[in-house]
Amino acid sequence: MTSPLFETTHPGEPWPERLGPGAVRLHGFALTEAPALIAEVARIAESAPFRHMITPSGHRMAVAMTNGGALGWVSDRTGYRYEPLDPLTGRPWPPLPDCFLRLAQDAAAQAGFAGFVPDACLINRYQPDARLSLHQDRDERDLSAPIVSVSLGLPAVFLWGGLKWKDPTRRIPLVHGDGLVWGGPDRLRYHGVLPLKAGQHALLGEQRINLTFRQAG
Ligand code: MD3
Ligand code: FE
Repeated sequence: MTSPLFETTHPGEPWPERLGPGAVRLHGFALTEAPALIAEVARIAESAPFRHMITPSGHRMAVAMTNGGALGWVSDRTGYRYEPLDPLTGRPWPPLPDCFLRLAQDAAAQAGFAGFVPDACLINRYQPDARLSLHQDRDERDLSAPIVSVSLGLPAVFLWGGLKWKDPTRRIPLVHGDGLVWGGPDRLRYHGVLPLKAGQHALLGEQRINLTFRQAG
């Protein structure tokens, strides 16, 4: 069988776009699951509320975050790391809902990364003007595992850089339902998100939610 990337697509169906040797965007990938994903995000945020973390340099992040899964990404004055307990509540992070896990594994498989088993889902909430500055994701133990992301709500412009901070960046518009998979030689690229433009989304109102699934431990 040929790679799923080369199967034909049909009207209204998700379609894959290769962005790099290890990076694929799955247009419309999570569209039908979106309402269920949004309901699960709300449930997670009831027990692990969104909060603005503090960076090691003392800045309050513009993006509000929470986590699901055995491990959650946290930042404070002492650094970035994955933690099994939510420092805000002292309790474990809420478990990954089945629909999250299935979606992440399906996306990874479609991009050629079979056997992806995420143990962490970082949930980012952008309100108007919130941005994420250029960074690398390198706090995960095994950098050979990909990262899968799902965009929900308002559109945003993603900045896709190179392996050095100063490398030129490409602007990639991300819309509701898009899936992204990053692995292999693209795993350590610098990336960020431009300030969110105000707007109204039918399911999420004035916000964008991004899920990133990671094999962190
Ligand atoms: C490219 N989130 O949570 S997701 C993050 O839209 C993060 O909230 C952004 O960057 C967001 O760390 C972008 C897409 C993404 C995630 C990880 C990557 C792109 C990536 C790792 C390497 C290269
Ligand atoms: Fe990132």
